[in-house]
Formats: sequence, C-alpha cells, structure tokens
Amino acid sequence: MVKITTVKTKPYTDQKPGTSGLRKRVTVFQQNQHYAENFIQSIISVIEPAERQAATLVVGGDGRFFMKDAIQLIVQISAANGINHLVIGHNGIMSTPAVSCVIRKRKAVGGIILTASHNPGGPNGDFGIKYNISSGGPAPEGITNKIFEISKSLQEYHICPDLKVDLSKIGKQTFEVDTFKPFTVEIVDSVDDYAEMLRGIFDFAALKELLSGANHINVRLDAMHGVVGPYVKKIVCEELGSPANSAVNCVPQEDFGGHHPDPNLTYAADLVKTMKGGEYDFGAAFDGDGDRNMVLGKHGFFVNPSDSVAVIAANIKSIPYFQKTGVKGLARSMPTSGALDNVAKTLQMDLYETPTGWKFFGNLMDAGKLSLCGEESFGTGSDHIREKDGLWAVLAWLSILATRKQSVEEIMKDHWQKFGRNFFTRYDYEEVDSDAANKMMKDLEAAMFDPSFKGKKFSSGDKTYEVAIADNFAYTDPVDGSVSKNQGLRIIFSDGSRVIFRLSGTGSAGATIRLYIDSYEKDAQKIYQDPQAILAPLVDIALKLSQLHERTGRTGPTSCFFVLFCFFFLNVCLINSCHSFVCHILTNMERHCTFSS
Ligand code: G16
Repeated sequence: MVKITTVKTKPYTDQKPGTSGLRKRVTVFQQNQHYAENFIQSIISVIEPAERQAATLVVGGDGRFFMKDAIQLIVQISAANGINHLVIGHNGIMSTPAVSCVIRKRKAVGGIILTASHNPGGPNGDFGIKYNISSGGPAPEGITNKIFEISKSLQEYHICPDLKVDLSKIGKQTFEVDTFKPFTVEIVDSVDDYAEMLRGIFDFAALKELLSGANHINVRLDAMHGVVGPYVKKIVCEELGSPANSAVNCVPQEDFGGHHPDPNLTYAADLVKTMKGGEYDFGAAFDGDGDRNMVLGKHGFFVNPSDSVAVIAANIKSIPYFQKTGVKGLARSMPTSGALDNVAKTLQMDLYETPTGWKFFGNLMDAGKLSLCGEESFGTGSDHIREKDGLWAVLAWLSILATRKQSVEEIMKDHWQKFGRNFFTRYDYEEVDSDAANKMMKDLEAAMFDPSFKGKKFSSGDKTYEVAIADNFAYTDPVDGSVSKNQGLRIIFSDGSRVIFRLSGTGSAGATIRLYIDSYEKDAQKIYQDPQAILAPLVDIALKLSQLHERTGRTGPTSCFFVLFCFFFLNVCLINSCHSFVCHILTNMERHCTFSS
C-alpha cells in the first residue's frame, strides 16, 4: 500500500501560465521549495474530485533537463489526488502533437506536457509545464486562470513520496494507494498511436513513392536533438523508405546538444548550409517538442511560415484527409501575415483571425468551423488534433510535391503569382525590463486611442501611410462568446499594411516585445522586390512612433526576420546575378541585428 502525505507549502504569485503553459528557468523550478509540486497540484485541482477516480491523464515531454524529475512528481501527486490512470511516453518522451493525439484516442480527461518548446534546455536553460484538456488542446484561458488562482492560495499539496515508476519499461504498473482504486501507470511506445493517425490522414503509398521510388526526391530532416527524432526515424525513414542519413540529430538530448531547438534560419543554420549545397530537394527542421516546423526547398529556398499555411490551403486537396472531411474554414493568429486571407478570399472559404496561441483554434475546430490554421511563429496544423504539428506539416508539403511534381520554389512562386505576396517581418526585443516594456505599450496605446490618430499620415523616405484602424486587438470567440482583450496593438494603414506591437507570452525572464510588419503586394512584377526595401519605411515609422529603442535602451532587436528574407533574396538574386548587392545587404543587416535569441 502506497502512503499519501500532505505537505504544507506556501503559495506562489508568479505561476500564471503564458501563451502556452508555465515557462521558467530550470533553476526556478529546482531552487524554489515546492515550486513544481505547487503548480502540478494546481493543475490536478482543476479536475473535479468526483471525476478523478475514472480519469486518465496523458503525460509526455520533449526530453529536456528536469523532465524525468517532473514526471515522477506528476506520478506521485496524481496518485495522491485520486487520478486513476496515467499514460506516459516511453522514457517520458512524447511530442506535443502526439500527446494531443493520445489524449483524444484514449478519451483522457487531459494531459500534462513537459516542455519549454523552442527555448534552450539544460541545467541553465528553460523548463515548462503545460496542461491540455480532453479535446487534446491547450487549456483555454478560463482553465489557465483557474490554475493560476489556485496556485496563488495553495497551502498544501498531496503526494505519494515513495511511489516510483520505471519509465523505461513499456507496459502497465499498478499500485495500491490508500483509500483509492488501484492506480495504474502505463508506459507506451512514444510513436505508435501518432503514426497510426498519420496513416489515416496521408496517402502513405504516394509518399513512399516520392521518398523512395524510382524518381524519388532527396530530403533532409533536422530534429535538432528534440523529441521529433524517434518520429522521423520510424515514420519517414523506416516506413516511408527515406534513407537513414536523411534524418539528422534524431536522438533527444537534455540540452538539445547545447543548441536552441528553434527551427528558423538562425538556429537551424546547419540545415540551411547543407540545403544550399543543392544535394537535397526538400528540407525541414522541428523544435524541441515537435509542434513547430520550418520548410526549405532546394538551395535553401525559405518558406515563410505565414506563406506555408497559405500554400497548404491552396493545395488542400492533395491531402486525402481533407478530401474526406471537406474544408470547414481557415484561421491564422492576428500577427500572422494576411497570405492565408488571400487564399480564403479567392477560394471562398471562411477565415478566422484569432489572438496568438494555438488554444484559440480549438473551440473553432470542436464546433466544426475550422480545418486548417497557422501562425507566423512556425506553427501549422489542422483539426486532426488540437496542437500544431511539425511532422504533419512536413507530410502535407511532401503530399503537395507528390501531387504537383514541382519543386518547393516553383510552388511558392506560382502561389505568389496567383494570390499576390505578403512581405512580412518580425523584430524581437528579448529580456527587456518589464516595467519599461509595459510603460511603452501603455503610452503607445494612449497615443493610438487619441481621436486624432485615425486618419493621421506618417512618412518615411518617399512613402506615406494613412492610419485606417488603430486598436488593441480583442477577440470574441464565435463559439462560446468569451472575450480575450489586450491581444496586441494594431495599426492598419489605408493600403492594408499592418504594424503590430505585442508582448510575448512565452519568455522566461523579463519581457519580450514583438514588432510585426505585414505588407501586401499584388502586382506580379513586384513580388520579387527586396523585402527589406519594401518594409523599411514601415519599420522606421513603427520605431519612431513607439520610441521603442529609446524606451528600452536597446539599439536594435535581439533577433529579426530580415535574415530570413536575405536568404530568400540571396536565392532570387543569385538567379538574377546580383550576388554582391545581397552580400552588401547581409553585411549591413548583421550590423543592426544580432541573431542570438
Ligand atoms: C506557443 C503557442 C503559439 C504561439 C507561440 C508564440 O508556441 O503555442 O500558438 O504562436 O507560443 O507565442 P509568443 O509570441 O507569445 O511568444 P510554442 O511552440 O512556444 O509552444
């Protein structure tokens, strides 16, 4: 019989879940007494006691440092609170999309995911704990607010300190716990259920032909030492026949090999370099927990995430799942470029604009209003689960390549010709002083809300923009009517260009200010112009208006997307033989932006 102990604790005031769970430095979880225990108890406390004895919870993580310790705490606290059954990935490993899949398949009450996504790991890196609900999606604000409220007043938690499970042993382990029904911990293969789901979504025979048939293409997939490694190995290499060396960095590591598991051109630089060699036709990288993805074509041709979801939407019939379900609607987060809107308009599909955070898509999917969605932050997914899904996005692109028999670059350029192009950039100012960031946002909002702001003209160089709309984005969920306010300051100009300021909800220290710029070009002659030149006047106006540098003491962003454009522009210009001009731009950009996040 396993004994339950009640431990006295003190409440914490800083456990408010952000955009996607509670993310802090590992040291915060380790050094503050009962910190992790308090948050886990607060999560379990939102499950009604009457429900717990019949409840299954799914648990998995991205393999980062402290994950296994946190899983043992989840086991001990779940048992002591009367949870009946835990389903845990082998050695604790389970990607975020796979957890969502297993929650749905097992009809679990929810799941706990141990990840800080793309943030670095290791003893000095970040850790995170996220709660997902029975739909498989991240808990909505109503529930995360409840968790936060409980955490602020928690005086004690319940735990079975002597209970230990062997995470390496696949199968069921059952324990007798005091007054409760027997408590079962089931360790499952990390990949099986997820792989079975993908077989029902895509045409695996066509993908196998593409990857290993007579006229196969060569792919390069970089798991960045995150959780996706075992999934890529088993599904893409073993099942779809891609050679073993087409997948790299596939063993999950506690510190992601000392790198940022962040799939962008800065942190997946090795992949970019390899792709530039021209040996591979398609490349992709994934983040720590496997929900984000970056897609590259031959010679490192970069697909902007806002474009990626738009291309999948425009070619959605290449994916058998949508042939069966039909397309119910499309959605993007507010700061994501309007590329998807252009597809929705042309193909007469409903489009929803939600706040940043995958959780906002869930209600629309559950109500049968949404099939496909994406975010500028390298997230793409559909209603097959309730999380964004990196490997799904890659198989979606490969399905399009298999159907169209064109290269990534040809497909992208054809898309711009047909729908026009949204030029997009994002500037990130990380670990800024929180008070300074909040004050800047407050003062900017006050200026924007002045009645004279609408209609005001702003100029930079020879460009002038007139303010059409200025607001702090608020979202009313069309399904349950819940309102989410203060989701980002939005200035929309009369030509449709947008400047957006937002405070990130995923940082682990200080505040991160994000500045997003989106500008649309319909003229087919102009879609290959230098993005920097197109966006520079809007950046200039945004920085002057907000006084962002003066207010934060920064001289430039911690990272920005211009480097992404430069890679793409380099491609285009190489074709047009103006390589030296691009090198000049790259050199100049490096003076203004540091790309270490
Ligand atoms: C999370 C959310 C995404 C969101 C992203 C960025 O992603 O799931 O929906 O776009 O954070 O959020 P922010 O701009 O607030 O930092 P992930 O991959 O970090 O879990």
